[in-house]
Amino acid sequence: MGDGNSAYGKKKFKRSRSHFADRITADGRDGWPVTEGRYRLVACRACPWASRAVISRRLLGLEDALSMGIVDPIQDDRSWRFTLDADGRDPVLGIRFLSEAYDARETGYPGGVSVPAIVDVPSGQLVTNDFQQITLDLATEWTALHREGAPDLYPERLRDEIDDVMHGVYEDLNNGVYRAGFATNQKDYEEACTAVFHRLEWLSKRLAGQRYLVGDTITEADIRLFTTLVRFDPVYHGHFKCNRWKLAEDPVLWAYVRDLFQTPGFGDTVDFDHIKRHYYEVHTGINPTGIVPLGPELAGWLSAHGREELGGHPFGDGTPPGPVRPGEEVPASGRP
Ligand SMILES: N[C@@H](CCC(=O)N[C@@H](CS)C(=O)NCC(=O)O)C(=O)O
Repeated sequence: MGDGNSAYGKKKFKRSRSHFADRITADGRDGWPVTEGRYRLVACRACPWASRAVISRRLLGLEDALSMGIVDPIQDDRSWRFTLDADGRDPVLGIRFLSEAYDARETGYPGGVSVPAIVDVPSGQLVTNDFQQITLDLATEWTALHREGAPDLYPERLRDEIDDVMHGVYEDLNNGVYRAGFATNQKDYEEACTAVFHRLEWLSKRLAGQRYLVGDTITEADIRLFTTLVRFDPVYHGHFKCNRWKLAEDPVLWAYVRDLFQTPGFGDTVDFDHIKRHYYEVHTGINPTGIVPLGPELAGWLSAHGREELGGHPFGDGTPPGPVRPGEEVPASGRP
């Protein structure tokens, strides 16, 4: 399991490894060749790991190539469900629970059901739930189906640096907030929370003089940082007790995350309503009343950030993605 209530008990929070790690590649070496229209991405807009894939798909213009289903932000005891769709069924896969795709792949699979997941539409089988690999493959293996003007999100010459930055950000921040939030003793909490804020300080210094994390264009590293930062004040600050300061109190990081939020492909995928309801309602172990806080105010997300002055080209030699595909818009309830 990922971050469901069963993921923490008396022990240290430990994120489970993705069980299904087949890769969809240009040469199809795992039996899953990149093919237009064959696969469906199943995501939850509340989930930071799934949201990476939602953003990459949009930036790369893969909407026609890889369709997308969005699950209800609230799981029940059968995990992720398609209750946002008519009749509670995913219109393409015809299933009510994501677990049905896991079962189709492996009978009696004893592990947890997690998003993001990519499902093979013809067979209804799950192909992968490997959240660390999915976006890298969208960027590097699906190139034949990228839109014209798609950015290179994982440029070869910068891979070592991107990997290095992403590793530290994952340990201390992406996953660090979960370690803080699900800690069951003071020491584990303090260690995790301290690492979160050290990493934020490091990031703030790095981003004071450069618009993006690595190089002068948006890369995979920015996507992975964004999906954590956008959740910071709405959930990690309160719900996960990462509350030494709010992101909005750090001028550099607050401007950085608003810059990305306002870049097509980022903010237009974010549903603050799903985010808040998922964390506060689902994790009853740490929020037993399930009350969802009213704040923070969201209007600030659209205010000027001034980061253009740092130079850089968001899409390199490419162009921004076009409008959100009809039917995939975030409802007004989740937008600033
Ligand atoms: N596949 C990984 C990472 C992805 C992940 O944690 N996704 C979360 C949502 S943010 C999830 O689906 N967790 C399963 C659950 O909470 O039931 C895992 O299972 O830990």
